[in-house]
Amino acid sequence: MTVDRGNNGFVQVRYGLGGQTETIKASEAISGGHYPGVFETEGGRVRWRYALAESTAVFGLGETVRGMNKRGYIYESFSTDDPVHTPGKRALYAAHNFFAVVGESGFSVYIDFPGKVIFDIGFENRDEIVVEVMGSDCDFYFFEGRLKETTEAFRALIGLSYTPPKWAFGYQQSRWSYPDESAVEAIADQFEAHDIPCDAIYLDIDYMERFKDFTIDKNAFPNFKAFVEKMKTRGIKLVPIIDAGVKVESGYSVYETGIQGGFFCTDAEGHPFEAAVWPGLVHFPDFMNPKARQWFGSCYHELLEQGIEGFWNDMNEPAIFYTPKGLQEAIDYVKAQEGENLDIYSFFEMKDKMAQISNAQRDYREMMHRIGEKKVSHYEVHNLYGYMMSRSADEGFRRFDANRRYLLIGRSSHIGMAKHAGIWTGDNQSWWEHLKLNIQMMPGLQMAGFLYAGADTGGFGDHTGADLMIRWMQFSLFTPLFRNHSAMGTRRQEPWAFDEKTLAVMRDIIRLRYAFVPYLYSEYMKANLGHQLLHAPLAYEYEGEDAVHTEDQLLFGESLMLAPIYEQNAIGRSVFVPERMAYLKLRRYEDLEKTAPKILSLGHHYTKAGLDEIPLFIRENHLFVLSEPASNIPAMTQSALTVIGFVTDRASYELLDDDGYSRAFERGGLKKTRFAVEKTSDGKYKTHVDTNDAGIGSVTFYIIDAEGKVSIIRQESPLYA
Ligand code: MIG
Repeated sequence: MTVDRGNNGFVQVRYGLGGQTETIKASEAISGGHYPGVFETEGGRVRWRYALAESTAVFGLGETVRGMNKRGYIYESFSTDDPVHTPGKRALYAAHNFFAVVGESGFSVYIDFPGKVIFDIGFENRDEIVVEVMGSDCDFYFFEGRLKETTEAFRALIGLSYTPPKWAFGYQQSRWSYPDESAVEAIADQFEAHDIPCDAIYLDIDYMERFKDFTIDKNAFPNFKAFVEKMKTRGIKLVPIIDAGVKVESGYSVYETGIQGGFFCTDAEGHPFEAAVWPGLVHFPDFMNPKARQWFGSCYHELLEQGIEGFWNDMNEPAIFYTPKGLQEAIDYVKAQEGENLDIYSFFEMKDKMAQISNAQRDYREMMHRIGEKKVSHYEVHNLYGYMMSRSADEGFRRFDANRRYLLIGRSSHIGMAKHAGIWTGDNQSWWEHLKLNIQMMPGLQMAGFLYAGADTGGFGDHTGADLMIRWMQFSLFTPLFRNHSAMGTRRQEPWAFDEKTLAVMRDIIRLRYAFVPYLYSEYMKANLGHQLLHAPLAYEYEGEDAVHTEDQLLFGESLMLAPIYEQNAIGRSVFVPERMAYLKLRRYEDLEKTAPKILSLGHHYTKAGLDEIPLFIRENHLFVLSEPASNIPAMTQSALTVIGFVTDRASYELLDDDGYSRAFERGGLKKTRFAVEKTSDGKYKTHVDTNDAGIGSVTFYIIDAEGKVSIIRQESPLYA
């Protein structure tokens, strides 16, 4: 074991050869670093223990079940395709090995390890964290300080996060499936007919020819390129799904080139590893092999050439329905039971034998990667698979066009992938509990670097109710990825699938989303470039027991707080207000000026918000910016902006923007507009706008004072810098 101190303050504890993710380049090490807790090694595993004080909270662990404060349960990093995210599930699709301890001494921990890690956060022993790494080739990083500082230091270490093109901040419509041209066009027609903005329609597995990656079903889409173009002229981008498994079929070019190149994972004998997913038998690309990554990444080019600008990478835990060997064994077992008088134990054993053929750890152990000259069992590096698939796609995009941003979301993820792609949180259900889970998960995902994230709005599995749909949309309106997606066989979730009243409310919410894009995009850029959280627990900014233990409210960028309603039939909720704030109930963009704000003092409140009202809290002496909605992101202009603020003294806000598609923002290519409001001695307000953005037009200030009184000030043109 070696202990190093990195040059930006973190302490790194290394076992073995160091991690394998390549995401972290340990900075210049100096000796003598201190770290909290104690290490133990046993049977090739590394264990770290830390004693928790009663009041200490633990945030992070990204995509996991349960609350924002992870204390009281046990979680696992072992990516799994499990669509039933009930509170007992220890692992979901991702492995986000980062958490922050918020107590008398604050620090964060990152564990760089590609295999299974178990996080007991006060489960076996209420007052202890025990992290167990199922191997010894791992690195622990410790960052000392408050929640905000340590998450920032960690994010600075892993580097900038993925940024999608601006259109990906628009509303996106998905369903498993819109299988052909006429289905897709019908959806676009409805958006137009109902005057609802939309930027993207997703293509689920049925667009392919028999589930073969990078193919198009010619019957469903006779001229795909022309169709993609046609939809784009209507303001809609198509986003096809790509699955991890490549169908075994001679003559199919992806299969053939994969075989020729030796790009697939193998079994112990060196034959391509066989498993079954959608298309029946598949091989899995060996994404650990750089040449295989390059090959698969280039396969996306064919679709890029046809005008596609975004993808979602699915089934990359990787999900395995069965392997021929596993299936055969289960069949043999079942056959052997024929004619037996099965009692409860033998009956359940037989059922389990069948159930256990999917995602079997034994199969993961038998599947092999080539890493350099070595053969490594997939089990050892399991949590990197989805990451490396999305990395392969991203690197492929960069070879296609080095300066253009494409939309990419993946299902399975790992820290380090955050620089290549965003994520959706997989197959949730249309349950109120999953709306709450979505709210509580956001900060943890962002700590792990996944700023571009969101859940299947409305819920993927099970049937959604209109009220759940509305409340969920009211939250997703504030998440970077705002996608309505649902499973085959469930109630349809497009806005017009509901009653007229619900449709109208959904339209208003989606239009408000577009109004929020300037603030959302600007805060996204700041969160990315400054390594901040876009959605943060209250403990990020405020001290004290009440703030630290608030489980269901989020700070949203620098100016706003969210307290979403996530309970059926609720007409309001309890809110902890951590400093004086202005409370607004948003209904429609058009009614903004009619919204009567209420000033809430520090403390606990009950605030009401009917089903068509969105609770929003503005921090004192803060501003945010809205623009007029349009039918899609490219159609939006900044010619009439609205600045809303709660100002008792003075406030300013810097709005960032860019061209929306290039990588120039990474090198400072940003447009900046500064809005300032100052209260003068006569109780009036002085406003100021200066900008280097020629697109900025008139600005209407809507300023709330300490009594909740609103002043409206129009400024026709800004100062151009
Ligand atoms: O096991 O492609 O998470 O979004 O609609 C189902 C069909 C496979 C899982 C994805 C989901 C997608 C579905 N896929």
